[in-house]
Amino acid sequence: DRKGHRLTWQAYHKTADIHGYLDYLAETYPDLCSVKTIGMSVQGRPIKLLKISNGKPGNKAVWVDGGIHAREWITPATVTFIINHLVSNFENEPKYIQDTDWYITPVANPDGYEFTHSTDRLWRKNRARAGGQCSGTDLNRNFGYKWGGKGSSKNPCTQIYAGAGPFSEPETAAIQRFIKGTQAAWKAYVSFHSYGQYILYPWGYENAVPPDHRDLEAVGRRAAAAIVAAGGPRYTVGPAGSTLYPASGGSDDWAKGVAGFKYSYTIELRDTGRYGFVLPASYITPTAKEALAAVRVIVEAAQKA
Ligand code: ING
Ligand code: ZN
Repeated sequence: DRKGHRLTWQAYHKTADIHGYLDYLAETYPDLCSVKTIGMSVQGRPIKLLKISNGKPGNKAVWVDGGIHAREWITPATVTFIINHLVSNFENEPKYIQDTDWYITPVANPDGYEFTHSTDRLWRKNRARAGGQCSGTDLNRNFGYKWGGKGSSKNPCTQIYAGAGPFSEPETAAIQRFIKGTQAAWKAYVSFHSYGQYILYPWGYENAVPPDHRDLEAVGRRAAAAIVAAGGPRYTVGPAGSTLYPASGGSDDWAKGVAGFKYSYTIELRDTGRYGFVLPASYITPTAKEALAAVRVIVEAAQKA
């Protein structure tokens, strides 16, 4: 259409429209944006990443993803809202936003996400032929730090099937390969999930915290305060394993435990259960605005890390 892409923030969109929007940005703002396909899903869909960067050599690097879990539709919508805001307002953004290299993957699990549009709205996992009659590996149990421990399962028929081994799935392997293979000053990792309104930090694999947990807690609390200041609701802050439940093989544990990101968070967006995963599209804008407020706080802290 007129704008050269099909995305809005009044409705949920399928992967092709989201990826078309990333391509549009790279074409329209070639000095600021670039797109890369970091891998292919089980069923052969691209996993696309948008890099937003002013190209300065000393920049800190931040990773943001959405859509690791297929049914959590608010997360790709929130991530593309954040992209749109950053790109449209880049010149007016503060230095800590401009001097950041943003690596953003809105749909980390495109097969699962498409399956929730076509067949089963509440599908969570990817679409791997997992074993026996059952499909799907839980991508947030498939990362390679303390893989296969508490809160994950060896049974392919469960929702928390960890896969055949760490990074057995092409979707998680793509993220690992990209992050490990990219020379960048990685400082912050933000993975969006839903629902529950939590700002979670490692560890998820057990009831324990990393040595610098006070920094993670303090920045998490500042992010939650920024959400309230932006007009949003309360988000609960804490270590994933004790605040929610123990879960091994999560992306944020790997980012902190292996990849060396100091500030690693899983943010569980709205709501607290009224609509759950089936959050009406009218909630995209308010939810994404508060998420952006939280990301700003984390990225500002990352600049000083
Ligand atoms: N929740 C996360 C899950 O993967 C989580 C919670 C996050 C656990 C980080 C451990 C580490 O189960 C949702 N809603 O997916
Ligand atoms: Zn999730």
